Amino acid sequence: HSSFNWQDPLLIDQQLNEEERQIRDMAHDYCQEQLQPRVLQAFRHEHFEREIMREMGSLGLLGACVDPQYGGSGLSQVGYGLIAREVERVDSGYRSAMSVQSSLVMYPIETYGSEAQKQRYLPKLASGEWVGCFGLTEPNHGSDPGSMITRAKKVEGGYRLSGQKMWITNSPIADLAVVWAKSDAHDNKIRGFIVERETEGFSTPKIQGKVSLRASVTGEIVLDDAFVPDENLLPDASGLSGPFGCLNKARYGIAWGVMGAAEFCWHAARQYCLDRTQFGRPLAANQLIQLKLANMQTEITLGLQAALQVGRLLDAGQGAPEMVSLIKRNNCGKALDIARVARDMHGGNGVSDEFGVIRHMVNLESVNTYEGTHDVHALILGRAQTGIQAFC
Ligand code: TGC
Ligand code: FAD
Repeated sequence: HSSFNWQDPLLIDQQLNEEERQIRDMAHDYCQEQLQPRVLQAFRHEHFEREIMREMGSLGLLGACVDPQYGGSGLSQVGYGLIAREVERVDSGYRSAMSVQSSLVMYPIETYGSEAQKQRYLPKLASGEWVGCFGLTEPNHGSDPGSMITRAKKVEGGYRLSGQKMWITNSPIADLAVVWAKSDAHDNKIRGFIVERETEGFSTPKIQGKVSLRASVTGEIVLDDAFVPDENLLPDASGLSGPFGCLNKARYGIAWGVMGAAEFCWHAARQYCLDRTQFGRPLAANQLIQLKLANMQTEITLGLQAALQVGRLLDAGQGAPEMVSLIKRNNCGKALDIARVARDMHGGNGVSDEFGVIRHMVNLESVNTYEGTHDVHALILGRAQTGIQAFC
């Protein structure tokens, strides 16, 4: 019989093609060599290094699925997922910066944008020369974005946007924002607008004091009668399906990403328990410890396998949003549990940022909340199987 690989129990590696393995290995090397050494200071001092976006851009990690004619890498959904896993193995904050740029900014411009918009913005976003952000959530409308109050008022030559967006990844450093607002010229339907940094009445105050995702910068978007020209309306998105189409992509990437964070925590806990001796033998010699390691291994293996299957279905044009809800919810919840247990297994050292596990643990609290909370995805799955809408 074949030998058992404890790190890859169901041989997921064998299920990837050559191109996918190459992308994974390239992303892995960059993340371990360039990002891992910087993350402790970035998290400790709540500092996002702008340069990281240019580095990722130069390696083709931004806009992984975007058409190469616009500067993207033209990869499959599986390729994108593998990148997210490697980036988040280092830190969920770095993966946030990457996935907002790719799934929430480049994807809508490519999918809903005009030819002129694609040519103007996508190459700059792909190279990391420009950073984008995505404004959907408002201070009083998070899980229920359909109730947003941000408005676009039609005026000569464009629109005037007013309102406030909250908890926006990358906003303080963004060169442009994809903002969702209800437009009076379109029956009050939700429409997407590309708002450039120089726009008068557009500001992005930084949110201070996050205990989670400290290596990622988060802010507000304040729109005070900000003028956006007609040509910056996304022509092909109308209604909530516009922003949700982007969320489907980002949530899928997150399902892969959080498994990378969980793998870091699992491997760290295993090594720590092999190295540390209590009661005259390694911690790893205890049944309670081995049970925890077996649980981590099992959940990560199943979570990765599920993410791979959804990626294959998306690539074959057979993906449904509910599949993405299932893996986003499961993988975030399991990763958070794994990080908490790994933190516990490190004892007192587990609360030090030097060991990384508590950083992943507090990061995953955000990831379990954003892009649809754990419970909101349960309600999406509940609705899909009962036909009953339980949100309100
Ligand atoms: P509902 O009645 O369900 O749908 C309204 C319209 O939207 C369409 N739709 C979708 N289209 C594409 N993909 C999906 N997943 C879709 N879900 C719904 C639907 O067909 C309908 O279209 P139409 O044409 O008939 O009008 O809408 P609802 O208001 O009842 O929604 C309920 C709910 C809870 C499912 C939804 O609002 C929800 O998912 N809430 C969570 C909000 C959320 O995820 N926010 C994320 C903000 S962005 C973010 O967090 C980025 S963090 C990134 C990072 O740093 O990595
Ligand atoms: P609420 O919707 O107020 O939810 C609070 C609690 O109530 C949750 O537990 C929720 O599950 C529960 N709840 C809500 N409704 C129901 C219901 N009907 N039934 C049962 N329980 C319910 N948004 C963006 O637009 N762009 C971004 O780039 C972005 N980045 C983010 C970065 C960070 C670090 C964070 C923390 C958030 C970010 N968000 C972003 C916002 C994020 O998407 C929202 O925080 C999330 O959708 C939840 O909304 P809320 O915070 O308003 O919580």
